[in-house]
Amino acid sequence: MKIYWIKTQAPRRVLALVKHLGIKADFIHVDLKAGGLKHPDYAALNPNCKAPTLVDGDTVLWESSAIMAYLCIKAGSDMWPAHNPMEQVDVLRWLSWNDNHWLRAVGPFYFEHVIKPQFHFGETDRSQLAAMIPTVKTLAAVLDHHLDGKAFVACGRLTIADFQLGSMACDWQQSEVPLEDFPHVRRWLDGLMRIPAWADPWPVSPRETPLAALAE
Ligand SMILES: N[C@@H](CCC(=O)N[C@@H](CS)C(=O)NCC(=O)O)C(=O)O
Repeated sequence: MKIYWIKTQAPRRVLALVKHLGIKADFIHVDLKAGGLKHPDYAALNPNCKAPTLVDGDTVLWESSAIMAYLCIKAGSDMWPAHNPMEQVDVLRWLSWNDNHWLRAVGPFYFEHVIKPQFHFGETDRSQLAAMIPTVKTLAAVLDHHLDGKAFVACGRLTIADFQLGSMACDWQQSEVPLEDFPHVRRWLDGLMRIPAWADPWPVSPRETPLAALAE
């Protein structure tokens, strides 16, 4: 099994899950700055030219939530409740809420404060972020209310929904995401950070892959 990754939050979910479940995989670091995601060999695997991508035999999969579900099925983990339709509904609700609402609100903060400095994409620009604070707070209030008295987002246990929602928000202080007033969200994020694979999901010594070797 191969996982193509860059050091950003969508791959983080997949890398953390692989480590958490003890799945054996080859981790192939794609050089974003060198255009690796747009190389024809990579685009043939993932026409979105985004990371992560999983290749497992004949299975080629993109979208981190789908990859996580696949990995759970493969490892027999109920972090994706493959055998419980009502639990699937619960997880799906939060995966959708993340992709349609939470990610879109929190993502720009993460991009300005983490991605730009990390990849040298220019100066952090706070000017657009101020207008997004009310939306972030409205959504954070929904999540905070839901997490009151709960350790996890869905199914009463750790699921891929926690990894999906937690990824953009885990750097909330560095990203200046206004979560100070949401104690249950902060407690939940702190709890995720006590999971070793979540706290440190990144493969050791990433092997830079020559562009021509991406599809090997
Ligand atoms: N919905 C996709 C998002 C994939 C995505 O946008 N990945 C980002 C990193 S978090 C990426 O590859 N960015 C590089 C680029 O857009 O050039 C998933 O969850 O896998």
